[in-house]
Amino acid sequence: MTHTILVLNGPNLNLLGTRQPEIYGHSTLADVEENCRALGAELGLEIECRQSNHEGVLVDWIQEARLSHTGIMINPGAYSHTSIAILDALNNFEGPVAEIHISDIHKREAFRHHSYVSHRADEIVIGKGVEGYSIGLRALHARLS
Ligand code: CA2
Repeated sequence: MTHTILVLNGPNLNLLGTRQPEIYGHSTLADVEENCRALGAELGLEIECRQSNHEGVLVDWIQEARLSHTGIMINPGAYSHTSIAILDALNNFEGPVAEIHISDIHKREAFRHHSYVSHRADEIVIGKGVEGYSIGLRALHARLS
């Protein structure tokens, strides 16, 4: 059985590589997504990457993934710290969920220290830069194998 992983990036992550490189590095979102696809091919996973700046769109995609994907890797961006709606949607997804944060949210402003998504995530990768996406993908692969 081929496992299909939905890789979701939330608000402002489309700006990766264009500003604040001291926090988020120099890779663009296209680089990150390409790396995920390459690693997915190596691991035998089918990868689908999407990004949205809109909470409801992310909720819709998570709901739809119940029928089409076996795992979700998500960097919810700032919605991590505010969105019970995204948490509720993930709670209705049966497969493993990996939460990724490029920066170390625990070493930043206090309002970034709590993540609602962490209440559901099976794997949490924080502060490893964009390498965190590879770590998260490998962790999902291990859980699905
Ligand atoms: O560290 C992470 O991955 C975050 O999820 C990134 C979010 C932030 O709100 C979270 O607290 C932590 C923000 C993403 C914004 O990304 C940008 C990248 C380059 C330029 C501007 C924004």
